[in-house]
Amino acid sequence: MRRALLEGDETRTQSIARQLISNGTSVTTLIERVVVPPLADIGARWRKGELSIYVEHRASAIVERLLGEISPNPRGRRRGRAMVAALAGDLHSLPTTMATAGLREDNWHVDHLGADIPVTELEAFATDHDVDLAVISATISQRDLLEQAKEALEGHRGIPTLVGRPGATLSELQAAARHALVGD
Ligand code: B12
Repeated sequence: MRRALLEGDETRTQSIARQLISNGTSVTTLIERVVVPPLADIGARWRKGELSIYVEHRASAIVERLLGEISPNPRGRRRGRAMVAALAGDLHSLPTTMATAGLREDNWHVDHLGADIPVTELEAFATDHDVDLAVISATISQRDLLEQAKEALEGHRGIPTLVGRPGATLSELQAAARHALVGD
């Protein structure tokens, strides 16, 4: 997968993913073990100036499309309704797509609001819809804004709000989401 993403070989990335899924690999595992490490590596090498920006942009676009195609839709009753977003100023939408896939696979109804969302929009969405859980994917450092979002959603509206961080796993997210719903 690393080589395919570096070379921009979309057909290969898709066939690797499809083969793993047809062999029983979950979408969560595929993201955590197969997709995230090459992306992190591409980011690190881009930072060191070893890779052109286009390599990273091309790999991200391929992953975005791949995750769209393998979006899980399991059978069974949904645990609840979660909204997923990254806050205004954070343009990293891929972690929100990954969180969405992980929660959908764990039987959540997910409203995927994407990246660069102002806190006021999250509040408006939560007011207009019966949201049980707010999930914020955080990739860049936005401590004050994250606290503001948590206060607005959890503090004022009583909606449990989970905040991610780079390196946090989807399994962690799934466990925290279940825990937040049970409320213990
Ligand atoms: C792709 C990418 C971009 C793309 C994003 C495209 C897109 N559609 O998302 C673009 C080009 C927009 C971009 C822009 C920038 N980027 Co960038 N980017 C990346 C890259 C390569 C991958 C990001 C990604 O997809 N991460 C997902 C995976 C790989 O990582 P992860 O966060 O561990 O993912 C897991 C968690 O997020 C978890 N999760 C998600 N939500 C939640 C919620 C909860 C509650 C939990 C528990 C878990 C959870 O799920 C994921 C899967 O397990 C990273 C490299 C990296 N290490 O991440 C750099 C990186 C994040 N970017 C970086 C930088 C510096 C930038 C720019 C400032 C560059 C610039 N000079 O313009 C801008 C910032 C723009 C902005 N204002 O946001 C740095 C950040 C450094 C820092 N600590 O601040 C990184 C780390 C690269 C590096 N090594 O330097 N970037």
